[in-house]
Amino acid sequence: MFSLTESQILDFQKKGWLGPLDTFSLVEIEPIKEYLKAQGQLVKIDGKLLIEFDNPFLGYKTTREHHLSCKPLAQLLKDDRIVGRLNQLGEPNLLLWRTNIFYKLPGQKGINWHQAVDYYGHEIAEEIEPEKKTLLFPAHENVLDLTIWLAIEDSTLENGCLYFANGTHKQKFKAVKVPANEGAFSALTNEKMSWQKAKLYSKVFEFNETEYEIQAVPAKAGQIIIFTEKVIHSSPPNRSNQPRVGINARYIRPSVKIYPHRYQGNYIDGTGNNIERHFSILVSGRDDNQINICGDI
Ligand SMILES: O=C(O)CCC(=O)C(=O)O
Repeated sequence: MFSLTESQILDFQKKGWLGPLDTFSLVEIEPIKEYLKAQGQLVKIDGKLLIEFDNPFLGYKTTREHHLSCKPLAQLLKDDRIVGRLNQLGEPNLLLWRTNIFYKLPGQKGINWHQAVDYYGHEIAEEIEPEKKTLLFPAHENVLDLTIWLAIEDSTLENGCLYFANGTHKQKFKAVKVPANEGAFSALTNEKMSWQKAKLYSKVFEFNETEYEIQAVPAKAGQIIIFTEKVIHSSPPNRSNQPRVGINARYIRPSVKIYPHRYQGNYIDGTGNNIERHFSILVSGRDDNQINICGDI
């Protein structure tokens, strides 16, 4: 039941995403809901209501890497119901390196069209020195960073589920630099949140949605959506009176160097997060490269 069928794999290759896929029960999701409730605090910044999360492992507020603080979350993200399917999509050796909470409050605006790969300092319109990149992909390998988006609450058309532009994973879209408060994510996070103080600018993408087939992908709590690093996606405002909650997790090959700048003693990443304590988790196969700091919780 948890393996992908041939036609699902073909669909993924054609569209750049797949889902929603039944994966976890509500009972398995419950500890994560409790964790989010315990760590989340509403804040008002420039008149805008936002939610911040304490990350006890990292020791500061961020939406990122809560799998390093929340064992039940790490356990789900290492589970074969996710990892086995990612393996079927072509990669036996995988490191879980990043998670991010996407908690869209009632009334909160949406996230604009974007391509995830552009946020790692790779093939990026803005100039970035190799040692400041988030990920350094080996030149001889195709870029791969598979994402799963796990619905923690039901994600619906009304509360702002994910939308995908089918087939856009086959090309790179140009990113254009804009002031931080106009970036693709500016409605959900805020450049003035504690971990983003240094952020002066952000980006939007030169992408015309009328040129592609657009598909909305509602997901029930416990279901996942899998997508590639390049497929263009977005999510509209939350027009309901309940939060729309999802957590994404990203998986790469062990041959990709994660936060190369940490090896020069620079622990602040491109979004202002201190990554000194960050480590990745080998979730399947082998790590023959041993170039990243890995561990387990
Ligand atoms: O949750 C959302 O609305 C956006 C998620 C997203 O952009 C991502 O997972 O890359």
